[in-house]
Amino acid sequence: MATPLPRTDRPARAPKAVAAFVDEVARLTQPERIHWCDGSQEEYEGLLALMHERGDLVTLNQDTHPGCHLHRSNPSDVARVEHLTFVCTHHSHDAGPNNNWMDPADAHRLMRDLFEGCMRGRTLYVVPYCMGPIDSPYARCGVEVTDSPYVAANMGLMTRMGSAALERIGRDGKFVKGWHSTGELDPDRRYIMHFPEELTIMSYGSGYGGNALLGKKCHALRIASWQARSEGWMAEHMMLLGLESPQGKTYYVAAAFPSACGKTNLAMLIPPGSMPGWKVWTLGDDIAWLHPGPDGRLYAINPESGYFGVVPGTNPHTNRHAYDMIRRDTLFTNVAVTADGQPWWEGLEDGTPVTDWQGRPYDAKNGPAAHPNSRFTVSAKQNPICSPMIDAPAGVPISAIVFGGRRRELAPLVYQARNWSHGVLVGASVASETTAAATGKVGVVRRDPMAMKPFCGYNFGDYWAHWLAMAGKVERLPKVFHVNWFRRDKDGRFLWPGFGENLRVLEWIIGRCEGKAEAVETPIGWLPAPGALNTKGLDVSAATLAELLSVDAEAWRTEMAEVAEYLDSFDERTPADLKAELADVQRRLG
Ligand code: OXD
Ligand code: MN
Repeated sequence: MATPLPRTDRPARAPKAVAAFVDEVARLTQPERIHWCDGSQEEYEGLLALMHERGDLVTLNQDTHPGCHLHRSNPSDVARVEHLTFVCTHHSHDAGPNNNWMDPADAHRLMRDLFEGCMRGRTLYVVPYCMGPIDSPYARCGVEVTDSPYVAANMGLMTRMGSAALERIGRDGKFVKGWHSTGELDPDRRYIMHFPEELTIMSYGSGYGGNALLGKKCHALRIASWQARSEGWMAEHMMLLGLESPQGKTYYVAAAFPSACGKTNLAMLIPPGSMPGWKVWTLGDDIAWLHPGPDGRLYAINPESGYFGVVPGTNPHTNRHAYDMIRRDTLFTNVAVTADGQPWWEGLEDGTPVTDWQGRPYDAKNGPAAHPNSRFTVSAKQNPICSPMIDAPAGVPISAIVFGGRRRELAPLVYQARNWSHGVLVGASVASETTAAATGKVGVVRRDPMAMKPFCGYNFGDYWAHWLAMAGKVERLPKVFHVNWFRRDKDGRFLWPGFGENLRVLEWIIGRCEGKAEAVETPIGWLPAPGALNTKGLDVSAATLAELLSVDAEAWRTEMAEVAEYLDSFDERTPADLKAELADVQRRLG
């Protein structure tokens, strides 16, 4: 006889396919009860209260930080686990050398064994969510089932979660199925599996955002990149901002930087005092979905509705808006705490930590007080410069796409690709120093094409071909640029002040899009002509600026040889046109 299903508050109007999915999960995992999330404020508060009761959440000082709470992870579960993340396609070469691959049948067997009975004594939360504005034709929905109230609460901030999403699923008739259980939080029983051909994700053994909030990296990047290729759009690891000029015209820019390389800070940039009249509007800080629009331009939406940002380093000077935004109604993960219960992290100029991120009395001998990948989760609506276009169903037209990485040498402050296909090469060549956002060594330079190395749900060779093919779908493509805020001198000091001053680079980029800003041609692309970058009020010497804008042909020849080897590692899937672009740059370098 089939095991009876547990007590459930399933809404009468739940689409049949969703009910069937939830029943299937419940039969295997055996939860004690099932809660269908409606996305209400009462529900969010109930989830927090439950976590308090279980000892999973610490209330922070409610006078200084109303509505703020702290969750401490299991110390083995503080970042994305790329080595345990798989793309399971029928043919291994469809996942490509850029992904770990497992045969779907083997992966299902492995995951079913892990999920079997794993929710006994637990509540299964059904989290219907919509990635993108509820009424947008570009949005896509999913249902995550999870046994973690922390995940359910975070999904409430990060996505349009609850009844409206469930209704949309009923209209769409299609959704991504996400299975999630924290399991035993055992690193030896932890897997993040993607089945793009089945629009299914199965994640077990981790509660960390990038592994467990399935709407984010798993759906909005890995599964969506797969869907986007077959449907003719793009799912990218990009922040999105609107830049309003002193003349009142707003330009939209999308920028792809690897994890923890400053996308959130750029998206919330505060113009320096010497550039009056400029305004920045944030649309997104991590993911953009780009679609050919009806007027021949490329349009973008941010599929998320909140930020899951890196905390350390946030202060009124680096990011005033983020600092203000996270003083209320924020879920912190793995920060330290002061004697009077305020959250604390490295780089926060005030306060003294007394308890570290693991809940121990703070002792510098144990390392940083806050985990280097400690995070805040907050609704995007709390950002004082949140763009009024964030809910626009049609998205915003993109003028420029900017790639960047963390490189202490080589890449100049900014350069422009000659055209779209050269831009695809620039994106495919992105390399960056690794950060604490993923487990593994920090500070090692690795190739991270389009900042998608951990997130592209299929073979990079096919992905570059898809990028190139956008030229046939979008008449007025954005201009493509590359920036590097992280160049250092021989003593290891940053050459460029970064943060608000990055607006000078954005101004040049917009000027190029308007056909106004001056540039000089170099073998790697167009660089600002002498005097073309606005340096009024900037405290950077002419010599430093010259170094920031220099192109060392010898070093670039070595770089391009490495890029060639990298592109070749994707065999016949690497598009010939991309190799031709590379050969062209090599020819120009001599
Ligand atoms: C993130 C990441 O959390 O890229 O955004 O790891
Ligand atoms: Mn990211």
